[in-house]
Amino acid sequence: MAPPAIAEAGPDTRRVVPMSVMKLSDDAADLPEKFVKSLGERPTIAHNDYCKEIPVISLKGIESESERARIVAEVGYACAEWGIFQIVDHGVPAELMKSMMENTLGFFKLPLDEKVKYATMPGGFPVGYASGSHRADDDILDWRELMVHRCLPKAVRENDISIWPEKPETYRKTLVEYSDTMGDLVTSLLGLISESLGLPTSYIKNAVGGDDAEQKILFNYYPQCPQPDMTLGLRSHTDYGTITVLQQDDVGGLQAYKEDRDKWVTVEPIPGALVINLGDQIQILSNAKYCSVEHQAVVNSNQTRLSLVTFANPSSTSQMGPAPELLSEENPAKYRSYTMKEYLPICFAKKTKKHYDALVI
Ligand SMILES: O=C(O)CCC(=O)C(=O)O
Ligand SMILES: [Fe+2]
Repeated sequence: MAPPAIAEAGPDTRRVVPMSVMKLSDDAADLPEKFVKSLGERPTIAHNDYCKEIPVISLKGIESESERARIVAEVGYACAEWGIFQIVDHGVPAELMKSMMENTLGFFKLPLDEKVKYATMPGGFPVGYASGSHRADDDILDWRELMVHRCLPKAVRENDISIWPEKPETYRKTLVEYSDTMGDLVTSLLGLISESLGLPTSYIKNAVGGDDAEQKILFNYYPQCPQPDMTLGLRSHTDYGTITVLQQDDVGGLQAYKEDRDKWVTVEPIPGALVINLGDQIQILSNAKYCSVEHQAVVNSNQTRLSLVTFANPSSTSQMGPAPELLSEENPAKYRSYTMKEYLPICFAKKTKKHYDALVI
């Protein structure tokens, strides 16, 4: 498959990295004006005030029929009640997780001149390094540096790999292995989610384009912040894709909005665990039985934080919408059908945080 044209869906994404948040963190005594969030957006819960109720699901025994039934039931509950959960015993090698963290940290620690070589292309698809935001049209910035890669389908990765960082030396090799491993994990999770909806195991994987489905991997580096109460590392949003797998270090800062309690909750870092959150496509496919959870990252004044984020997205041509098998007279479609080519411009237009509202019937 030919890689998609680079400019297919992006707004003007190049902020020519006019400043580095890491450098500001070293130099600034006060939070610079352009990071000050409006009162309603500021954090209300601390980065380390953990919610113990967010489900933690062990995938141990996934191959055995009885254990799989338990896992599917737990996944179904977590998707319906939380839209976010953690998994342990997931089979991703600890060594690979550690190595990806070290390589990512190694990249962010490079001098700015070196990182800027990999900055997002002008007007192009949001891939590459950015600081504060990868959008040129943002008035208020986030307290983070980031690096985005297109990793699947493989043809896209092979096309892009020459623009991935050459330092640290093991960066590219590790990211290829990480991408493949996360790809397999996503397939397995989509199987569990399909079954939890009463659909065949391969249903969602097929619906999002099978092997043509897209994967982006994003690394977030959140420097220490002089006034963490007045800003965010990453503004509140939902992920537009299918599901997201997030690996974080032990600092804490990921928060999800629990709508029925009107409350932000902080996800506890558990060594070796991966955080799974549902994206817009699962909410729509499930006809709102499951929720695409709103989430954000808060920062703190003592420690830097890293997160490695794998987005599983449908292929651009997949016909998306509520699964017909789930619909009935009592449960009519809440959303119209569409392709991702249509959906992405809705997301990038930033008219609403809940992009799927644009598809409500
Ligand atoms: O860093 C985090 O904990 C959140 C990252 C995230 O939500 C994202 O990159 O979409
Ligand atoms: Fe996210």
